[in-house]
Amino acid sequence: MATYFIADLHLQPESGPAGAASASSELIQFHRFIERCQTDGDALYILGDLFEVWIGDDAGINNYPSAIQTLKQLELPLFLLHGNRDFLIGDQFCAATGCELLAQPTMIRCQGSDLLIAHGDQLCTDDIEYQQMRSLFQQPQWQAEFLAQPIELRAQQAANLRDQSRTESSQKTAQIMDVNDQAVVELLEQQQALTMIHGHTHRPAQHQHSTQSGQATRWVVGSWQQHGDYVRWDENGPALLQACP
Ligand SMILES: [Mn+2]
Repeated sequence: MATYFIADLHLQPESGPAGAASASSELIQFHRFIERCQTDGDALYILGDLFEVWIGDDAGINNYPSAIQTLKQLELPLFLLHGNRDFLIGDQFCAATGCELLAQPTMIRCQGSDLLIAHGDQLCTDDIEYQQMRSLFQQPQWQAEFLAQPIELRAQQAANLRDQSRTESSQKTAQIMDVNDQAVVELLEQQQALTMIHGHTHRPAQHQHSTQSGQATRWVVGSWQQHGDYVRWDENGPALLQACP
């Protein structure tokens, strides 16, 4: 049996002007991957940014019917962490898909080992502007006020934020937008973890870090969009793989 980890699928809304054409091939690929998990998986963990945009369960469930149906069909324990695009995923989504929302970060047991999982954006501490926005969006009051607005208004605000983020990202160096090594070590030590998997940076790799508790390994899941990157962990340990190499 194997445990599967994916992140950063950034699925586009399935109807409407924003990327409906590209949505179908993404969804076929996603559907095939879920079928594959079903054959030998014992659990699937989605480490954030499953969706490109999620402005609340009331809107999102209608925007992504096929993706939700696919997840609902999976007869495995399904866990989800919020990403920075879909941090408003809530109870209605969980009820519709049968998934369990986990806190960020979370220690789990995987194939007999302790494993720390996170989306990973909290580790990008060199990007100060980003972290300021992140802490605003994490505030319950900001979220409650945002969700109280009509769907059209929320959609417009989310589009504006994505435009702003795209402009800002294009002016930042790759290093600023990657994780900060010190932040990684601090988190590993705080959680007493020697193995970690996260996403967000879209840079699939295996990294080593020296911590107070010993040598730690950090796996980064790549983004789904190019090759369907995922991590599969069986009795031989974790491996970075591609659904469509
Ligand atoms: Mn992200």
